[in-house]
Amino acid sequence: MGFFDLFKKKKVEETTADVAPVTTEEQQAIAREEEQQAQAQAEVERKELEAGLEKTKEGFFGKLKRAIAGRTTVDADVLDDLEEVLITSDVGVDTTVKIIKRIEERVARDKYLNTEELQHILRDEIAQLMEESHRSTEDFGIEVKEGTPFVLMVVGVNGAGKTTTIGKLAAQLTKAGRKVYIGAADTFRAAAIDQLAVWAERAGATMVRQEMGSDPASVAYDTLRSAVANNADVVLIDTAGRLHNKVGLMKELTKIRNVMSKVIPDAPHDVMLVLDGSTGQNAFEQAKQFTEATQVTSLTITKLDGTAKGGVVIGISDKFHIPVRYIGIGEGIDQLKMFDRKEFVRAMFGDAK
Ligand SMILES: Nc1nc2c(ncn2[C@@H]2O[C@H](COP(=O)(O)OP(=O)(O)OP(=O)(O)O)[C@@H](O)[C@H]2O)c(=O)[nH]1
Ligand SMILES: [Mg+2]
Repeated sequence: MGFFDLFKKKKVEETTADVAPVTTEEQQAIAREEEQQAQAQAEVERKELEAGLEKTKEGFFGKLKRAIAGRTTVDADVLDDLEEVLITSDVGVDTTVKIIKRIEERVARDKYLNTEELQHILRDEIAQLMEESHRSTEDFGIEVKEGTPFVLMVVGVNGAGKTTTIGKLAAQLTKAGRKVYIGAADTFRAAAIDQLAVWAERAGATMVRQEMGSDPASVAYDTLRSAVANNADVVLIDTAGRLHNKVGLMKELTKIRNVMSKVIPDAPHDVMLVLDGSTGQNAFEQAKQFTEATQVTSLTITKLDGTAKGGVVIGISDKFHIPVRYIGIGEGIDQLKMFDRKEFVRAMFGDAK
């Protein structure tokens, strides 16, 4: 069930509380309508995801089709070509080797494995490599806690899409009926604060800010204090993307974390690294740097529209054992999607059954 349905359900409950009780038939009609709407919404989501991943699909699936064209059984040549397809789709060497090894094992067991079956196996293996990321689709996948705000700190290099992702996320959460506070802890550029303010307004969220150049940890502290005082449900903390050097980055992020835990002892509840998927192998390098500098608990991979390098999602998720929470498939406010590994693989393989 998507968040739209939940929101709708809450509304139905509210409006029916103090009016005449509805009949069983009416209830059934409501349930049917809700189910139809949920299905229609799921179909829209699927189409949007497919459109956003079109280039990756064309690249990956196109290469795969060419590699297996005219061949019936999976032999050493097919596996060699498959290896090349995975590497050139930015899956990364380590993950590619892992996938090929698993398929070799299947071939050893079933010598006449055909190329159609290969696609099924490949889908399964790829989906299994990635971590499951959402326990529920409620609140756009954020595990809102009753009584204390859920604190999500967003990190990543310049231009990765942190501010945009926070804006999109805030919009989904307010739509789901949640009270959202945003901390402008990227105090490096005045434009960064203004950009975040525009997103906060569009999303209907409250932004806490200080002057440009002020201490990011102090902004984070103020934001949490204010969020607690006003019973906010979710706090999103934007940070600066300068990857000056690892020690500097580590110090800054540690300071922000420590200060936040003074207000809410177990905050931040999630540290989300935002990576620009269109940078391909560079995104692997950034993931390495950030995971060494701080404890990263989730990932968002942006700009998957307009790039054929979507394979990075598979390799990064596998290599760093960190779940992908969201993917960005456009600049629009609703172009952030909850990551679902099965849907992702499905979009990558197109309609192949
Ligand atoms: N096509 C596309 N563009 C995106 C996506 N996410 C972000 N962008 C664009 O990427 C650019 C940089 O995004 P920001 O959100 O400003 O990046 P940032 O990480 O906050 O950057 P700094 O504040 O400089 O550290 C903007 O032009 C965004 O519109 C996406 O999923 N798809
Ligand atoms: Mg920014």
